[in-house]
Amino acid sequence: TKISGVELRRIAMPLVAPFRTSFGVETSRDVLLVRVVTPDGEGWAECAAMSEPRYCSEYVDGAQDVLRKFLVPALPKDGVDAQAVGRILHPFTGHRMAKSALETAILDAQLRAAGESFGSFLGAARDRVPCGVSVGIMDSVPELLDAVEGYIAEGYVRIKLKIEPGWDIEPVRVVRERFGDELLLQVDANAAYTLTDAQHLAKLDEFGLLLIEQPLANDDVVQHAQLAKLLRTPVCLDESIESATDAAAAISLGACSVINIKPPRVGGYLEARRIHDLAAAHGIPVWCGGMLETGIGRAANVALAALPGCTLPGDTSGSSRYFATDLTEPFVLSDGHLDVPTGPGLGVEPLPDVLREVTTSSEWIAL
Ligand code: OSB
Ligand code: MG
Repeated sequence: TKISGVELRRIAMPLVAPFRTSFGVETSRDVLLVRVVTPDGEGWAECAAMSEPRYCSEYVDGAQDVLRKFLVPALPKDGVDAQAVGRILHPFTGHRMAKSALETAILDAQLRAAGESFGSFLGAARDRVPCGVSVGIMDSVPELLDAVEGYIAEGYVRIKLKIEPGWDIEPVRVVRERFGDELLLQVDANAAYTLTDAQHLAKLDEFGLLLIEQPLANDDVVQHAQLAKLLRTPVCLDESIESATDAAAAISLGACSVINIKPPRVGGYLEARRIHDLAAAHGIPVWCGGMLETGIGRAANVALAALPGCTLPGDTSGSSRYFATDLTEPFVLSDGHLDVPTGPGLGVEPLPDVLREVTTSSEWIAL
C-alpha cells in the first residue's frame, strides 16, 4: 500500500453520562482519528489514548506528537504492507496506542482495497458477538442498581462493575442479591489495590464472580501471581499486558487465568491476535476490552471479539452506552449481541455530517 499522507484529526465526543473509574472521571472523549490516504482510497482508525496519562502512560496529545514527529515519517515512501508496520515502528519504544492507530488505519486501507473485512482477515468464527457492559463507580448504591437494571433490560449479557477501595464488597453484594446468581458478573479495579489488600479482596470470593480485572499495579505481575493463590475469583490482567511477550510471562508465572485483550494497548490487531493464539494454546480464556471507542474503534474490536478464543463476553457495548450520536452508523444491540461488520475493512466509516460537527482540529502529514 502506497501512502500519500496521513491526516491526524481530533474530535470531541461527549459521553451520555460521566464514566468514573479508580483512576478518574471521563465526561467527554477527546479522540484522535488517523486517516491514511492511498492512491486507491483511504483507511481509518482511532487512537485509544485518553486525555490524561492515568490508565497508562499514553495520552492523546502525546500520541499525536509521536505520530507526527516519528511514526508517520518512519513509513517507507514506496509503500508498506500492514504486516510490516510493527517491525518498521519497533525501534521506537512504547507508544503502543499511537502505533496501533497507524497500523490499523493502514490495515483498513489495505483490506478495503482488497475487499476483505477485518473479521475475515482476523479469523472471526462467528457473525455476532455477545456483549457486556462496564459500569462506572457511582455516587450511591441505588444509582448503581438503576444503572445495572437498565443495562440488563437492554440485553447486556454480562455486567462489569468498576471498583476501588471503599466501593467494592458492598456494591458487588447488592448487585448479586438484586439480580441473582445467574447474572454474569465481574469487577475491574484498574490497579487500585496492593497485595496487602488480599484478605479484603478474598471477601469477593463468595459472590461467584467471573473474574477480577487488574487488581494490582500495572507492573506488579509477580504480586498478581501471589494474589491469584489467595483468591478463588480468577485474576484477569488488563493494564499489565502490553505485548504477547508480557502475556507469555504472565501466563507462565500464574499471574492471570484470563486476559482482557485491548488491541490498542498491545500495539494493534496483529499483536492482539498473537495474544489470542498464545492464550488459546495455554487454555487461557480471553475477551475483547474497550476504551470508550467511537464506532471506528468499535468495529475492529467487534471483529476481534468474534475470534474463537474470545470465550467471554467483551466490553463491546452498543453505541448508545457511550454517545448520543456515534461517529459512524450506530452499533445497536440485538438480543444482547452486536453484528460483526461484513463490509470491506472496518465495514464502517465516519458519517460526514457528524465528523464535521465534532472535529476540533486537523493536520495533514505528507509522506
Ligand atoms: O479498564 O477496561 C478498562 C474504559 C477506559 C479505560 C479503561 C477501561 C475502560 C472500561 C470501559 O472499562 C470499556 C468500554 O466500554 O469501552
Ligand atoms: Mg480494565
